[in-house]
Amino acid sequence: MIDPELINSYIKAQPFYNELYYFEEIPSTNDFAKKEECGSNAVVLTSFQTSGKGRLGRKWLSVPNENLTFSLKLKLNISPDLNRYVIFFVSYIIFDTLQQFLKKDNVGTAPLSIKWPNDVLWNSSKLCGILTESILKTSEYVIGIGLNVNQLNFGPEIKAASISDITGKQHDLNGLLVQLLTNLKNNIHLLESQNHKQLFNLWLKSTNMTGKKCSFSMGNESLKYGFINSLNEDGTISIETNGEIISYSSGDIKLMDY
Ligand code: BT5
Repeated sequence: MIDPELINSYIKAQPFYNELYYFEEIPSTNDFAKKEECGSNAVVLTSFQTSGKGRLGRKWLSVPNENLTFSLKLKLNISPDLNRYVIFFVSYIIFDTLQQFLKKDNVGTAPLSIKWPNDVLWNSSKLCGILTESILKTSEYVIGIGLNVNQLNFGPEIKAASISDITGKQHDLNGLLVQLLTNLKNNIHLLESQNHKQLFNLWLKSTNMTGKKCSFSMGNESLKYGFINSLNEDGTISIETNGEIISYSSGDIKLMDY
């Protein structure tokens, strides 16, 4: 169970996050964070999202009280044309926090990896999805994070896993949330410094996609098959099909030889 008082006392005790907005139930934490009534550098947290969003109108499904569903509304010192580094940063920090979390739990070798463009996987199942949106008017970013923690059954339609699936135990949502918020705050220099190459390299090292066979659909194109040639610092993915390498900036990839 989320303990909003505990999270609030964490927020109040440090200067990076200004405010906690907690809702027992809300349609979407990202949608709330985008509203004017939500202040800057806020954490928007809920125990149950009734209309959680993925990319391109897709749904994020999460049962009440079992998982982390929250958004950060941040004013970041990064120019809007570099926003691909925001997703590199957030996915890398989540990946790294989960590695540390699992190491403490003696599950040090759990095969976690980052999947382009916005997922953290355990084996080939999705553990975490990230939805980044920008508010142009105020130059703020809304970073929505859905992390499966204790849920064990996701139904047959989605290939999902939770931390409980990895460890065989139930976990305290509050401790993990505080760890994530702390690692994001303590490492913000990776994003805000001019040394983006370092951030990109950390992100790239945490992926496991290059050379893999995949199926992919980009935009309205039909499903195709190919090999992942490279993940690129400009945020694109290059895929080789029929001897031709094409780079894409968005889309869906399924890895086939996991
Ligand atoms: C994402 O989109 O993965 C971004 C998900 C972001 C969710 C957070 S929760 C807090 C914040 N508020 C929101 O309203 N959203 C954010 P995408 O890459 O489009 O993946 C969506 C797809 O993931 C769905 O179509 C399902 O196939 C699958 N999916 C849905 N729920 C899932 C879950 N709990 N675990 C794993 N996969 C899931």
